[in-house]
Amino acid sequence: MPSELEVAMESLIKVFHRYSSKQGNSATLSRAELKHLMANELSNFLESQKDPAAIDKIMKDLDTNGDGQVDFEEFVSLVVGLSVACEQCYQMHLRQQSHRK
Ligand SMILES: [Ca+2]
Repeated sequence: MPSELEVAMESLIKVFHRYSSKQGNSATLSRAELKHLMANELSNFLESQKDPAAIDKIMKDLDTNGDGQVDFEEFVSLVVGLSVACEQCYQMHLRQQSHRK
């Protein structure tokens, strides 16, 4: 049986490929594929996904090798960045809870 973390890693790969395989190069996300992924999979964490300018900025930030596509390695940096931000909120939440006791 895979562990909780291993399942999470597998999900990351599966979700990436579900969107990357829609059009063009199946190993990378185009701008449209990235937009779909963010709208469907990150709607709770990323409010900015409805703003076209924000999508362009995120795309540009993620595309570190500048080929106009987001590969898995580039995509993972988005997930890591969001996870770090969420973990900071989680810590704040824990601190607030302990103050109330
Ligand atoms: Ca790229």
